[in-house]
Amino acid sequence: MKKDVKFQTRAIHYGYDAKQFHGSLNPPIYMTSTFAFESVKQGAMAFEGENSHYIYSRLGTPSQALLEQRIANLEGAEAALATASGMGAITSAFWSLIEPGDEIIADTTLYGCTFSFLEHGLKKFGVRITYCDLTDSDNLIKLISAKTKIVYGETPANPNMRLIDIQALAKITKDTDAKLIIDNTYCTPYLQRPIELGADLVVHSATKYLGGHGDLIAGFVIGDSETLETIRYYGLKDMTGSVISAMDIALILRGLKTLHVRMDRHCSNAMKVANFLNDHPQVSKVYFPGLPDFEYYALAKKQMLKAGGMIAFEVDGSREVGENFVNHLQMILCAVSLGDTETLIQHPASMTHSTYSDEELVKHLISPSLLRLSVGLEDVDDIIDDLDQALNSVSRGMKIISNTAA
Ligand code: 4LM
Repeated sequence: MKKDVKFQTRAIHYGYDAKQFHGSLNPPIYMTSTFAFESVKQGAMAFEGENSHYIYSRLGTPSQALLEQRIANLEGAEAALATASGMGAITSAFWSLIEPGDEIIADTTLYGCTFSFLEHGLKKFGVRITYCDLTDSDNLIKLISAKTKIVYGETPANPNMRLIDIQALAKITKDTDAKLIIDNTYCTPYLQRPIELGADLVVHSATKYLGGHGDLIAGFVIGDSETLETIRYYGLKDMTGSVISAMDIALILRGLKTLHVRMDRHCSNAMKVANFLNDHPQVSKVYFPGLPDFEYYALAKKQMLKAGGMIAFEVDGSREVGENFVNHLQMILCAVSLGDTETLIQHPASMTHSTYSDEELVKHLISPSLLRLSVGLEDVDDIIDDLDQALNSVSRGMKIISNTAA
């Protein structure tokens, strides 16, 4: 393939030559747990890393290698590791890089299970977890020390859409022992490439936009070859065993082929939905990187290609009214996860972020009345109509209650 082929073309072709597989348009699925050796010597050499023979699917398969090369290429990195889930990617990476006595500095807001892994998991093993508002990179300068081994953040953050400046943070971690790890799930490499901005590692829940159809659970760690080798042969092989399945490899390879087309539509639909919500009298607050009055609008313009497909908002600033609104939706599904073709809505405080106590939700800037919308690929007018009728239903209900009270 030519060197300068574009993202869209690489997402479809990179690393695969149909001629080598009987012309098969799609790569074979290696439905196997193990690989036979021609001799004990060949097996022994494979175990010593002296040949490239496949050994056992916990360590990788040919189609997994293709998927890993392709996603690494799209992120602008040397190497990648596919895992059985986003949490498998995060835990495999952290277990590989951290020892008792080390410190992790994490942004204030994290996906619920990532927070739980740090707060209820790693902390028990003598790892110090420090939360820091990384939206102001100066805060990191004050906190980082020789003990800091990982600086970790999501941007935009799940669920409140705070953005952190990857380039500014990378400048600070560059000359330290700390690795800057960015969870790029919300953006995908189509919208944002943290490695090119200076991050050391990227993690993904491939369950979301990369798969794109809500039919699999998977993850990635992406970065330099040496670190990735440690994460594969220690973090994944021995510590988590979080191995991706053969079918999920095939589904993500398929998902990647349409990533750019889907992301463009997610983004344009979300922009229209965000404007609708922003103009609606019943909606008290909208958090969306594409709105000019959004706190992180300028940063979004700097490091994201487009504003993405995720919106957070509050209805009348009230948890009860918000819940009532969700219950009135007819087409939009109340479900966790995101990045699917279907528009999904959920209430983080009682669902994805219920791993935080009520006090922790406040401390970590997650409003109890926040709703999270993953804008899908339906006709945008139908999405807006459904939101509109549900908003009107709760507003009618409130008028009846206030009239009755009077
Ligand atoms: C959700 N999220 O938010 P697996 N990183 C981020 C995520 O949003 C998630 C993971 C990692 C949701 C799941 C129910 C930013 C997950 C973890 O679910 O292990 O693939 O990814 O709705």
